[in-house]
Amino acid sequence: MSKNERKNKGEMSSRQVDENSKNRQLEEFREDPNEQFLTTDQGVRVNHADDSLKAGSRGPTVMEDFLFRERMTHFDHESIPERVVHARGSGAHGFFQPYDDSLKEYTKARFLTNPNVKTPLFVRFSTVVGSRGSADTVRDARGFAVKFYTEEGNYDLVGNNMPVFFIQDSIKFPDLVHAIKPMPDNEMPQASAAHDTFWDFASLMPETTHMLMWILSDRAIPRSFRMMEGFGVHTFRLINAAGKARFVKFHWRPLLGTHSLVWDEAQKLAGKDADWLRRDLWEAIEMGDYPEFELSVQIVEEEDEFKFNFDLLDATKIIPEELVPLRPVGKMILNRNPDNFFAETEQVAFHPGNLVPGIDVTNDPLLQGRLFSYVDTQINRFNSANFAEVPINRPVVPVHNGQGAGFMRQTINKGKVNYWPNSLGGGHPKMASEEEGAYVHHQEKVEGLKIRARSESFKDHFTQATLFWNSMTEPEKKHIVEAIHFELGKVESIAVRERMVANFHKVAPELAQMAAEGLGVEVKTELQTESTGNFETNKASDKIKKGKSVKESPALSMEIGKKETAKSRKVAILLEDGYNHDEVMAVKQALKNEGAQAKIVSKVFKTLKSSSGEEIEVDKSHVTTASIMFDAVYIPGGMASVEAMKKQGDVLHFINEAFKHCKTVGASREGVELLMASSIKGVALAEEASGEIVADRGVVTARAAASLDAFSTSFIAAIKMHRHWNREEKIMVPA
Ligand code: HDE
Repeated sequence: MSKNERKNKGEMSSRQVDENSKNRQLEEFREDPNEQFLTTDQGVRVNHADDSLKAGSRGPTVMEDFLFRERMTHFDHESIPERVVHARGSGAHGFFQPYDDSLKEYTKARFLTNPNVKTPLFVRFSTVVGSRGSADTVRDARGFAVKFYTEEGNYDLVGNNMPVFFIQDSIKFPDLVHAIKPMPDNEMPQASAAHDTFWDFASLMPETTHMLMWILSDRAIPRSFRMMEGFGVHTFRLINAAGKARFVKFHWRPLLGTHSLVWDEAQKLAGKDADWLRRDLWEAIEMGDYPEFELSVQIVEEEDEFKFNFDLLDATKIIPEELVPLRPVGKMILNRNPDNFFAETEQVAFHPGNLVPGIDVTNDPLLQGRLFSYVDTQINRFNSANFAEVPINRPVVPVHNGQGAGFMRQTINKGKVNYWPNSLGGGHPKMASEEEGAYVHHQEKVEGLKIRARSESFKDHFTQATLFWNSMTEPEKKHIVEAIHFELGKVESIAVRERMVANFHKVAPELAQMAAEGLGVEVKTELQTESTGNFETNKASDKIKKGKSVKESPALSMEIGKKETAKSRKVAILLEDGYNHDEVMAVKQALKNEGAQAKIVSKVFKTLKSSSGEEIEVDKSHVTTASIMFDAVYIPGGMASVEAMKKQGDVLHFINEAFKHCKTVGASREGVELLMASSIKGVALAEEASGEIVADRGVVTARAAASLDAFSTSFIAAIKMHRHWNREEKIMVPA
């Protein structure tokens, strides 16, 4: 074996990574502030940092004050441009591990096929439209970007929580973002599509219609980053060791199930806890409730490319799961919060072109444009081409790229050779062969006219929007209509409202009708896509492509696919002095056994005394919390506690609001009296002296004669349903 062969072999084996390799790599950059002296940037110890150096204690500050200058100059430069989209995000470290090696048949990517390797990764979840300081719970798509630090280099899967996108060609991205961002004259509204410019653009661009259905659905207001799906959106390619390519779509599915907020709740949370999703992710990881997501793929053979009634290269289309099933690959676990928001979550730089051998792109015109935009935007954010050297962005394998200059270069390259080919450096760094792990682009025959045009196969803008609508349950449809009433109700231009309603008519006449009813406009079908300044490209074609399709896709409904678990759900126990201790402890323990969390909520922070003398600490006072921060509420007995709460508007509002948001409400013994004093309506409650547990549309009640265990079981079963949409009377509840 020659010296160089040995060197290369050594390097290949040093490419082995494990779950902790990124953590170890970051270790050398982490600074522990404990027991250290304050120093200047140059490491000189400081003895006084509260006063600037002055000519006399009441005199002017002197130029010589290097400590003042250093601290102020650094502060003045302590921000970088926020991301032009996805500015607000939350990050977490974790790892990915495949279940087995069965994907080897389809890809040579080792991190997807070696079940013995836990590949470290960093995830950043985000909203799209709002600025860095905007609220988490706004109606928007959510970014779902994963950087895998693989043994073959970094791979980024930069996806969203919705499987389609607004536009088909990335050249429209600046227009889309200009339209959806706050208006250019007054910078309003923040983090919201509900304004004239967005809906003007959307109504003139019928290709947005499918994505609009997702944006108007509950998917746009996730309950938690831990409870939303992720999608690669585009069709990518998997390439196996023999060089055979197949089309692939990537899916992430949360093990806790996919769940959402309700719109009223989302709006209130934006004020009461603008960090709702960020806090939820952070706290779950701190408590060891590690978020888990399953990675799945949909694989399509190249020869089947044209067999569907849509074009695989069109990012406004899904491949229905009923046509191509999901194939589970492995699991991602997020198990560590970042140490420093700026250094990690803000500085992480994703790029859909960060690919490893075995994964390649397709000619999707939306993806092609992204391949340019991400690096370009990082250079704007970092003001440097060396952003890949920032610790969070560094691969865990050696980098030898011959690029040794530019702002903020970190690596100190040795020697005289930074070019290739060379003989002075012994021919190093040299090219690798495919067998040695080189990335080799998939060969694809491409022929055609150089032409600025949209393929005819992209012009069916409504069939899949209709598929989405048809696949929703009744409550989900109702939420979409309510979202339209809100979004378009904020639009002042009647012409824009009418044009949008006309587009909805193409999705489903009943949708247009229901939308129009709340907006004070008529359904004018002749307006369909006939808009001012609309070029041929944007028009929908009436010719629907022939091919495989489905009329309904149950997989699109969150309600149908909901996962019945109480794990990590938050339950408020409303108490005052004189509560019944046995009831609280029994229900609390039962919730704990299911992985749910119970918090004691009372008027003020104090130690409460039970009717039999036991004590319990209050976790949250009514001023610091609200029903919107819980998934369910429980009112135990104890006459004095219940009587005191009957007189508190905050408590009654808490119960009314939880009921209105279709959450599980439980009450035992005298607690039932409190429900009777609230405004909840139309549900059956347990009768006094009855031993029955009554569970009616998520309101679970039991009187003194009933068993507490049976009550807990029934209460938890209701919590597992997440929401009880069938409460018609909620409309009468003031909350
Ligand atoms: Fe992005 N997108 N995008 N995007 N995108 C950015 O890159 C862009 C698109 C997505 O947490 C930017 O670093 C274009 C689809 C995520 O740091 C920018 C187009 C999908 C994130 C950019 C799209 C995404 C971004 C802004 C149309 C789902 C946040 C800051 C062709 C598959 C990543 C940055 C993070 C961020 C461009 C459309 C996902 C400007 C041109 C489709 C999750 O480069």
